[in-house]
Amino acid sequence: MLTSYIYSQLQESDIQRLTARNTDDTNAIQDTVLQIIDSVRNEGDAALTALAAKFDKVNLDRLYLDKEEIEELAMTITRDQQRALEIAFQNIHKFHSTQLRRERKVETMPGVSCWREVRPIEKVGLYIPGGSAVLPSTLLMLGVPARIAGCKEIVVCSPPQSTGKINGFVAYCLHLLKIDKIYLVGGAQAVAAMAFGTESIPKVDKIFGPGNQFVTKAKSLMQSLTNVSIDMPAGPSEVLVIADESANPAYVAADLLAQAEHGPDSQAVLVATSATIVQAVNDELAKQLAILPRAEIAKMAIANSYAVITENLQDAMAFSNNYAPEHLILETDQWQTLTRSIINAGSVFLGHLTPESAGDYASGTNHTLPTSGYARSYSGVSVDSFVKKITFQHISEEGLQQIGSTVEILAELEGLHAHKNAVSIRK
Ligand code: HSO
Ligand code: ZN
Repeated sequence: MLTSYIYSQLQESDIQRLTARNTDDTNAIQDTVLQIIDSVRNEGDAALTALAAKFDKVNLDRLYLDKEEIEELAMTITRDQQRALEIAFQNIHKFHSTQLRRERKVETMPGVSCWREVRPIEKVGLYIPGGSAVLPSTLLMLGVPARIAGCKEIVVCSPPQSTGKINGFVAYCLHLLKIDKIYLVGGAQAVAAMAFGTESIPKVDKIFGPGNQFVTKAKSLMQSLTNVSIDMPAGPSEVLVIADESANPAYVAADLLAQAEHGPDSQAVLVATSATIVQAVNDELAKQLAILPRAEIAKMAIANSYAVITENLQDAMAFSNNYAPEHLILETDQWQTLTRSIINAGSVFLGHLTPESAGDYASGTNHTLPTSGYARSYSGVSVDSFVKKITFQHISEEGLQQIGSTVEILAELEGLHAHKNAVSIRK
C-alpha cells in the first residue's frame, strides 16, 4: 500500500524530501570498484578471467563469443520471439532515423559562414546487464542509435551465464544489429576493460548502458580517471503517474507495478486528484501483487514509494516537475492540455492506453533515460548521444574586411596582441 500525502499540507521541506532520491552511495562500493579497476588496469584479460570465475562462477577459455556462436544461440529462440524482437528493432530504427538532421549553413556577416557537421563517435562500448532480469531490449535501445550514427566499432559486454554463453534473446539482437562479437564480461570489470582496453577488449571513447551500483560507480570513476565519457549518471528506475477521475485504477496499478518489479530500489509515485483514486489504486495493487511472479521485489519498491493527493491537475503537474521523473504517465482525459505544462521528464506516456511498457520495448522511443532528478538537465539516449557536432567556418576576403576590426578591437581589450595580429597580418 502506498503511503499518501496531501499536497496542500506539504511544506517546501516535505516536497524536497519526497522528491529527493535515495542515493546511498557507500564507500564500500567505491573501494570494491577501485580494486577491480586496479586489477583490470594491471592484469588485463587475466583479471577478467579471474573475475568471471569469482562473480559469474564460470571458467572461460576465451573472453568472447564469435559470429558463429552468436548465430547458433540466436536460433534457439522461437519464431514468435524473433518476430517480436524484429518489430521492436524496426520501430526503434524508424523513430531514431529521423534524429540525424542536417543543419543550415549560416552567413553571420557577408563572407563569414559558420555551420555544424555531424561525425560519429568512432568507438562505443555498450554494457548489457545480466543478473536478475536480462534485458535484450537494452541492446536494441543502444545498438540501433549507434548503428544509425555510424559508429565504426561497437563493443558489447555482458556477463556470461554459468554455461559460458549468453542468452538467446541477446544473441538475436546482436544478429539484428549485425554485431558479430560479444565480450563475456560483466560488472565494474566490463566498464574498466572498455575504458582502458585489454588484450582482447578494445578501448572505447564512450560507454553506455545501465547496470547495478557497481557498474554505475565504475562508469563515474572511469570518466574521471581516463578520457572516456559516459551516457549519463544512472540511478534506480522510476515512474510518476498522474491520475484523475477519468483514470482506470487497474491500469494505474499495473503501470506502477511494471516499474516496481524492476528492483527493490525502484520508485513508483502516484499523484492523484482525490483520495478515492488513491484508495482504488491501492486495492488494485493488492489484487495484482497477489499474482505477480516478482511480487517480492515489487513489494519492496512499493514500500519505498508513495502517493500525493492534489486538488487539481495543475498542482499534480507542479509536483511532477519538481520530482523530474524518468517516466511520466498522464492517465487523464486532459492529457493534451496538461502536456504543455510539462517541464521536467525523461519520457512521457499520454492517455489511458499508453503504458510505459510500450516505450520500454517496442513503440520506438528510447528507454535509456535520466533518473534521480537528472531529467531536469539531461535528455534520454538518442542518435545525438553517439555523435559529435563539429563546428566549421570559412571567411572570404570580403568576410575578413567585415569582421576584422571587430576581432582586432576585442583582442586588444583582452590584451591578447597575437590574437589581434592573426587578423591584421591578413588584411
Ligand atoms: N523501464 C526500464 C527499461 C526496461 N523495462 C527494460 C523493461 N526492460 C528503464 O527505462
Ligand atoms: Zn521497464
